[in-house]
Amino acid sequence: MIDLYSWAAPNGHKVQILVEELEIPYQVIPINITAGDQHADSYRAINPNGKIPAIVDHAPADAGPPFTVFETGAIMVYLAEKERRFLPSDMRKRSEVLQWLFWQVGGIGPMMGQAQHFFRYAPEKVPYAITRYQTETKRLLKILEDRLAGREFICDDYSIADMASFAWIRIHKMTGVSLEEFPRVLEWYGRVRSRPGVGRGLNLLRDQWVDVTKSDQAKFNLFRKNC
Ligand SMILES: N[C@@H](CCC(=O)N[C@@H](CS)C(=O)NCC(=O)O)C(=O)O
Repeated sequence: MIDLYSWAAPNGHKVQILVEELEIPYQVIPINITAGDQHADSYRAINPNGKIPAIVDHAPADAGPPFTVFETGAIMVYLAEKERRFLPSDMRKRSEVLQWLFWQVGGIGPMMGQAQHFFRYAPEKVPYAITRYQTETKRLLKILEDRLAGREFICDDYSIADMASFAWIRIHKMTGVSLEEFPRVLEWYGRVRSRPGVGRGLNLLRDQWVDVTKSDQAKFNLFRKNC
């Protein structure tokens, strides 16, 4: 059994989609990041970075004590390796999936996160910051557009790289960036979105979603608490 500490947000969705695609036993434990649950000492003991998601595996492969994993890239590799799905074992294919997974973790995730922040949440409109992160988001979408030429999925077979990028590209409207200029990305997006496991992953915790733009308390817990 996996304990999945999560919230309805792109990084949470990445792992929510994966556990649903894997159809493994898990329970989701909501960490309400708009209420500040991520800052509690009890949660920091699980994720020292104070962000969602994190997992605790109560049946790790070495049959040892429960094992905790934080950081979405590490969680996705851990679960995919354990279940031997969505991450090929062939050296070259595996490396390609990892390259695109880390491209998401270090690139499109943080850039879209900042684009969303300055476009949607920042108390002042800072045109330089909005343009900077939207431009970088578009540059990364063009990289994905080119990669998808002749491919249904990022590394041919559907993998954790697709799940990870999908969860972030899903929020494109909240960054003020349209997918219309990226027709292959748009088609790929539809292919991923239509998978039943993806639908189920997105539905977890959906009823608890909070519109951060409408809550000063949420903005404080997300953006000010650590200042
Ligand atoms: N690098 C981390 C990022 C996790 C992350 O930023 N999670 C966001 C939700 S999408 C969060 O917990 N935000 C709460 C906060 O910043 O206080 C990962 O990939 O796991």
